[in-house]
Amino acid sequence: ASADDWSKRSIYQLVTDRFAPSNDSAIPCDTSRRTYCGGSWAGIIDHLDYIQQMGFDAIWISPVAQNADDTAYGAGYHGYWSTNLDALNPHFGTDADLKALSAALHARAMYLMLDVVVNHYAGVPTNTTVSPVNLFTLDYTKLLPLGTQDDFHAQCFIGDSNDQAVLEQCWLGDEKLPLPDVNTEDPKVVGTLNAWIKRIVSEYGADGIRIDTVKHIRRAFWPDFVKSAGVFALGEILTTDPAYTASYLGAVDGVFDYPRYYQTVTAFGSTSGNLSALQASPSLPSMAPPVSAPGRKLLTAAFLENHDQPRFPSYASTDEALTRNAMASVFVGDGMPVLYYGQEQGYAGGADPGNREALWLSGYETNKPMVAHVKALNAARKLAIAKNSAFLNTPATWLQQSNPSALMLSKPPLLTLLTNVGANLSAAQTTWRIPAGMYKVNATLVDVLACEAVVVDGAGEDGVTEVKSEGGMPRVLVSAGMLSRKGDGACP
Ligand code: ABC
Ligand code: CA
Repeated sequence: ASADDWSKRSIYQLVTDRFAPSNDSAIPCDTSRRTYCGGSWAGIIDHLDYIQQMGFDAIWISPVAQNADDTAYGAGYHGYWSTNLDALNPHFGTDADLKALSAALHARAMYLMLDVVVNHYAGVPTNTTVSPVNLFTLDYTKLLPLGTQDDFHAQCFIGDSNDQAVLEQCWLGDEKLPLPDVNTEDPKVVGTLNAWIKRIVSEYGADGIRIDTVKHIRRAFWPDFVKSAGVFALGEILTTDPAYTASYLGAVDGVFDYPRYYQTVTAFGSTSGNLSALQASPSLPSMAPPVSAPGRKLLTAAFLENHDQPRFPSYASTDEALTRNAMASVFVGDGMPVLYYGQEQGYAGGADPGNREALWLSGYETNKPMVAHVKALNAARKLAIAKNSAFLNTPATWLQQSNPSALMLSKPPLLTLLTNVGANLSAAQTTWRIPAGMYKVNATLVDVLACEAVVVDGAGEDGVTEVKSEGGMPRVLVSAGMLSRKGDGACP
C-alpha cells in the first residue's frame, strides 16, 4: 500500500509478546523480568475483532526476526535484538502462523505493518575486557546473514552524542549488551539488506513497514531500501526537533511526529501543563520539504504512547480527563493516529520495561469508557475523511482562546475543544469561545464524544459562542447534518 492509502488509516501498535497468547492461555507476566510472556501471531488472529471494533484498520507488530535469548538484560521479547534476519522468532510462532495473520488481516481489509531493524544486531559478548581498543569479543558468525566483523562498524558507543557521524557509525547499547552497528556504507551489506526487505515484505504480504533507528543510518541509505520494500515506510527518528525530523523526508515516506509527542505530554501531563508550547510549535506537515525532496508532502504519524516511552497515565496519574484530552488531540489533528495497545484499557506502566504489560490480564474488556472514547475518536476521524476530501491535506490550525487552559483546533470539518483543566472542576471551569462567523447563528453542532448537541448562539461578546467543558473532558464538534441516521459511525 502507498503513503496515500496509509494516510486514511488508524494504526493499532502492539507488542507481539504481550498482546495475546495462543489459545487464550492465562499466563502471568512480570514485565520487570524482561523475558517472554507468551504472546504470539496466532494469538493476534484470535483478537482481531477486538482491534477492529474500536475502529482500527491497520496493526503494527513487533519485529519478526530471530532475537538474542540470553543477555545481561533478559531476552529479546520486544524483537529489537536480531541475531538472524533470515529466521523468524520462534517464540512468536511459525512461518505459517505469520502468513495466516497477514491473510486474516487482509480478509478484513486491514493492513499489516512490519517493524524492521537494520541498523544493528544484538551481540552477546563472549568476553569483556576494559581495554579501550577492543572492549569485548563478539562471535560475528552468529549474526546472519552478514556474519563477518567487516560487516559492522568498529566498536564505539554513541553515548549521549549529537554528532551525526557518531550517531550513524557508533553503536547503541552498552558493554553488557552491545548492539553491533551494521556497516551500511558497504555496498555488499546494502545489497543484502535491500534483498532481505524485498523478500520479507512479499513473503508475508506486508502493506507497510515501520523502520527502527532511522537517524542512526546515513540518509542516502534509505531511498533504495524503501524502494526495495515497495510499500509505505514510516520512520522512527527519536528527537524533539521538528526541523531535524522533517529533514528525513524523502529518505522515508513518513515519520513519527516525536516533537509533537513531547509537546503533547508537556501540555496535558498535568493541570499546570504549558499549552502554548504545543500551540506555538510548527506542525510538521506544514513545514517546507527539504531541498532534497521538492514538492514532497510530509506524512506523519501521531501518537501519545509507544513501547519506548512511559505510558501517558504514568504522568497524568489519576486524572482521566487529561488522558482523554491528550488522546483526542492525537486523533483529530494532522497525521495517522497510532494507538499503543493497552491505552484503551487504561494501562499506566512507567518507563521500559514497565510499559509493556500483558494485555490478556485486562480480559480485553470492551465495556469501558476509554474503549468507547477510542471508538468515538476513530469514528470522528473517519467521518472527517469521508466528508471533506481536503481533510488529510489541510494542516490543522489553532484558534486563539482567552482561557489559558483551553485550546481549540480547527481541521474542517472537525472543531476540537481541548483543555488541561482536569477532572476536578472546583479548581476552575473551562469555557471555549467559538469565533463569530465560523458557523451560522442557530447552527447545531454535535460533540461526537458525548453525543451532545451544541447550538451556535453567537450570544457572547463579539458574537462568540461559549461552550463549556463537563468534567474537564474534550469535545469534538461536527455539523449535525453530517451524522448518519442509519446508526453507523459517529453517535449511532
Ligand atoms: C532497554 C532499557 C534500557 C536498558 C537496555 C539494556 O534495555 O530501556 O534502559 O539500558 C530495544 C528495546 C529496549 C532496550 C534497547 C537497548 O533495545 O526495546 O527495551 O532498552 O537494548 C528503537 C526502538 C526501541 C529499541 C531500539 C534498539 C531502538 O523503538 O524499542 O530498543 O533496537 C535511541 C534511538 C531510538 C531507539 C531508542 C531506544 O534509543 O535513537 O531509535 N528506539 C535520546 C536520544 C535518542 C535515544 C533516546 C533513548 O535518548 O536523542 O536517540 O533514542 O532514550 C529527551 C529524552 C531523551 C531523548 C531526547 C530526544 O529527548 O529524555 O531520552 O532521546 O527529552
Ligand atoms: Ca548505524
